[in-house]
Amino acid sequence: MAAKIISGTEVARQIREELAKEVLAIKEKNNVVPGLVTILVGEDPGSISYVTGKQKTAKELGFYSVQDNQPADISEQKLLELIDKYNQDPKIHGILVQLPLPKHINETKVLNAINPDKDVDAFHPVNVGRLMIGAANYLPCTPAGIQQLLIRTGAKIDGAEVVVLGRSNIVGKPIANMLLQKQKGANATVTICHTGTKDIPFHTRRADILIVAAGKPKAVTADMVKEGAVVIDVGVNRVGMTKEGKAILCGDVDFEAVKEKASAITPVPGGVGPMTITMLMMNTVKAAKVAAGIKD
Ligand code: L34
Repeated sequence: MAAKIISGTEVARQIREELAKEVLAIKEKNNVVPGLVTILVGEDPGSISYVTGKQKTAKELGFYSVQDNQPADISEQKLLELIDKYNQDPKIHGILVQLPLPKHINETKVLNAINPDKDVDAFHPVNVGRLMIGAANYLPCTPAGIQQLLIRTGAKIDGAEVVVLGRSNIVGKPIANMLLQKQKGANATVTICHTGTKDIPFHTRRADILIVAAGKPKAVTADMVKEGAVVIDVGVNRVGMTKEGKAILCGDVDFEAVKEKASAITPVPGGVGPMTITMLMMNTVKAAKVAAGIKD
């Protein structure tokens, strides 16, 4: 039987509707407007597209939003000073530095410079550590989006065998940590596979929930997936251009073949991507509320 297609676009729309109400309420009651700055260094086409999506959504939700574009050759020192400026700015509640950064800039140093209270990406070591002990203030956006997709489409997470393909700091490690917590929407048995794993298909075939963030087009084929599994495809690979100059996207999963075997699957585009953007908005609203001392 063909799988149910999990629409990230649709789930993201629902969450944004809830958020829009909340933004309106804190504006009226508390005179607080969530403020988000997205810093883009250089001109990577993917990064431009994602940051544009973030700014567009922030504006739609009525945020105070700032797009800060910097040249690819900006010095590390200049970038650190810029972050400090936004750390001091009371109108800004969330600071996001889009990754990847150019090679001459130390990514860790930059992420460490963001005030953890304004770290709406949850990449600062303080927030990473809090996540690991099950006491997160902010959840990283892509993993939070994946968890929401699983919860809101009714996947059984508690007790499930979850296999994560990929061990990045942005997706693989945090989603694995989140799903193994003894908490609601979690409590799974989690395996992480990576380039050092001996027999990847052995693991993926055991997965009730398979989360793929390998960064390789069609890395997961139908023979690697268990009948009835829930498959979340985090990959966004730009594999070509249409005649009109639009990027052709493809995930890390062979969608056409795997959808015949899975019980549910996310498409690319329209799966995890829109959720990433929406969870950033959720974190920014939270940051604004915390800064203003507003309790839920
Ligand atoms: N600091 N860097 C920082 N935070 C992040 O959360 C990200 N990420 C990843 C890359 N670097 C980052 C993103 O924003 C990946 N990512 C991201 C965000 C949005 C989308 C994809 C990746 C997205 O909207 N994808 C659309 C297609 C967009 C297009 O056409 O280019 C989709 O439907 O999948």
